[in-house]
Amino acid sequence: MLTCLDLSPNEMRRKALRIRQHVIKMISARGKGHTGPALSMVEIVTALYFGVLQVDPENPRHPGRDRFLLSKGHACTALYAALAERGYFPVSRLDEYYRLDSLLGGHPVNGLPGIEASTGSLGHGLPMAVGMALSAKLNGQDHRIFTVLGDGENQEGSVWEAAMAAAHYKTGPPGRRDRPQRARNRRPYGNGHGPGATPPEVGKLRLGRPYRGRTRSPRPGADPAVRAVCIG
Ligand SMILES: Cc1ncc(C[n+]2csc(CCOP(=O)(O)OP(=O)(O)O)c2C)c(N)n1
Ligand SMILES: [Mg+2]
Repeated sequence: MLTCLDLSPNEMRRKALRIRQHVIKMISARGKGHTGPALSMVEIVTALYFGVLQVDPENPRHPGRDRFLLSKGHACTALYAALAERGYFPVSRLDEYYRLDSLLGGHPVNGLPGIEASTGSLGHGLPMAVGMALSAKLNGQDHRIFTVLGDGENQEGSVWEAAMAAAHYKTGPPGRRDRPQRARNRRPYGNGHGPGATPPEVGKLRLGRPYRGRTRSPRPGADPAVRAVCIG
């Protein structure tokens, strides 16, 4: 079943601390990994997996799930730790990090539960996210797609091409009045910040304006637009 958790700020802080501990343990045990890039996004993945994303760790490919793509794949240890803490796989599996034949490699790869795409070659996360948003829009699906990029990565031309494509094809969230009741009732962001509020840790760039269904009629009752959000 798809669920969006709603941890209290204190629980959220404790969860972020555990994720940080996993990151340090994984990298120090293997002597390999990008400590700073992982630690710098711990709050972001904690907010996403424990207060924003609607997912089903027991059915990671649930068609209605929100998607998360880690574009700066070298920060994967924070993502592995968040996925383990959210229940996609046992926390003990984090010991596999950087072992030969393990799916917990130096960059995220397809096959590990919760990983939406292999990433690490910088500049690909946002283009993939925009493609997923367009696909969802054409299929009348209402899930959201989030991606985290590095500031340096934003110099890649493909990032800007994706941003322009998102604006052109209008992959942004629908305006409040355009949203059907089901989407309005869904908590966009939890933790008592109030409907529509954004946790202070999560900066966001909304791409595109509301889609008004001109290119193809969405499925009746579906929220036709998708949020492609870039957090840097
Ligand atoms: C296309 C591509 N070029 C170069 C690299 C090598 N590389 C890995 S991390 C990195 C720096 C990324 O900096 P930034 O995007 O700011 O992320 P941060 O490490 O600061 O989180 C580079 C150049 C890569 N992974 N992909
Ligand atoms: Mg950077």
